[in-house]
Amino acid sequence: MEGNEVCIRYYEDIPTYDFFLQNHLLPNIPALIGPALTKNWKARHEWVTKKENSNNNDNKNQPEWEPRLDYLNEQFGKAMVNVADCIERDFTDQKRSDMTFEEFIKLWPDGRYYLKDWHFVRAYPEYQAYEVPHIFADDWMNEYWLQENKDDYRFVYMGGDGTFTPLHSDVYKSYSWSSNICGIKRWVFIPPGDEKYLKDRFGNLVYDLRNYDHQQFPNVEKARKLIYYQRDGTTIFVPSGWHHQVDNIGMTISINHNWSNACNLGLTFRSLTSDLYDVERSIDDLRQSMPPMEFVQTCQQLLLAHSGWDWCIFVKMLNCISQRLSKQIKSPDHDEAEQQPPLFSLSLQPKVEWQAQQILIVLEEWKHKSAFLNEYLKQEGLDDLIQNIERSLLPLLKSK
Ligand SMILES: O=C(O)CCC(=O)C(=O)O
Ligand SMILES: [Fe+2]
Repeated sequence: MEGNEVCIRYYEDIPTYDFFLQNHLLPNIPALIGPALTKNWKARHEWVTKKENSNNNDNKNQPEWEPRLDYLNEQFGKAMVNVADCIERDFTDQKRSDMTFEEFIKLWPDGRYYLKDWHFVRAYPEYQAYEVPHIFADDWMNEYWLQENKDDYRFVYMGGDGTFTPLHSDVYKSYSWSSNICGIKRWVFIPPGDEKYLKDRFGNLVYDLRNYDHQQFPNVEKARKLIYYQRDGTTIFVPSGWHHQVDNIGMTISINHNWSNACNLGLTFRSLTSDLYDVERSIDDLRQSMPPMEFVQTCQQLLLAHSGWDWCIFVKMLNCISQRLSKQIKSPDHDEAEQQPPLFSLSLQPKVEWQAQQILIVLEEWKHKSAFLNEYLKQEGLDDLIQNIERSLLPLLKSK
């Protein structure tokens, strides 16, 4: 515990879904869950070994487990991975390079290199290193992207002692969950709203909270900070839009997903509209020189490049979820879990009617925001999608 820390709630016993929904997903509050949640994972049994002396090691500042380098190398050595150099900054990120996992393993103990964003399940679909915990399984982003067979937000991270992830908030203001297989992570969380204290007068964000120019960032001390040490085996829930920095202690392996659902839909939607606004402002001088629809199209292309999604992707995701919700309510037991892969066991989610309402609220807000939306979607051949969503969801509201 340090400085102006506010406590993060810790659950030794696994919370029920309903409890987690009411106390963490809806109010958007961080949580830490004890090792019981991950105790049956293959990754926790096969990937790590207990450190010598860890039983009589009273030093709680050191990890209890360490990676089994030979096993990992034998299983995954040939995979290509993306590695960040933690002492070379590249604008708001660290300098990245691609290498084989075998090459990374040799660098790992140095404490300078950090393997990030490894789409592990995509690379090894049969291996089943872990199961998505039930409290995080209602996940629209991965459901949509996997159905489209395009991408996913399911990652493995491996870093040496002293490696870190600079201050940031997650893509699309998604939630994230992160389970430590070994090592300790020191998390600094900034509650939403306080990130304004972490910016300079040009809007640039502090890169490393442990080491920054106090003249350039004079207000950092004013920000509330929640600091937590996440130990081997435990899982942290990172709420939507909370900035955070992560510093690794010891050799760490973690598994994390970015995800979203009806509970943070409003936040993800507002993040998309604010990114779009930034893009529009950045090319405002071109607005007069092109027809309005060409301007809209250019902004969408830039939005896709800058934020990883655009209006079309957002509408397609909502349509995919709406179709599933509609089918779900038509089936007598409200549960299609048996027809879905285990990742998307659908029994644990908010009431379908409430989810439908959240989507419709966002669509309504959106229609009022942009007169060009329908025209743009028509141009992209997607004009019937919004009607389709409304057709599927409105009867759900009436069914209650
Ligand atoms: O573990 C890390 O280094 C970063 C993880 C992170 O930023 C997240 O889970 O959102
Ligand atoms: Fe993050």
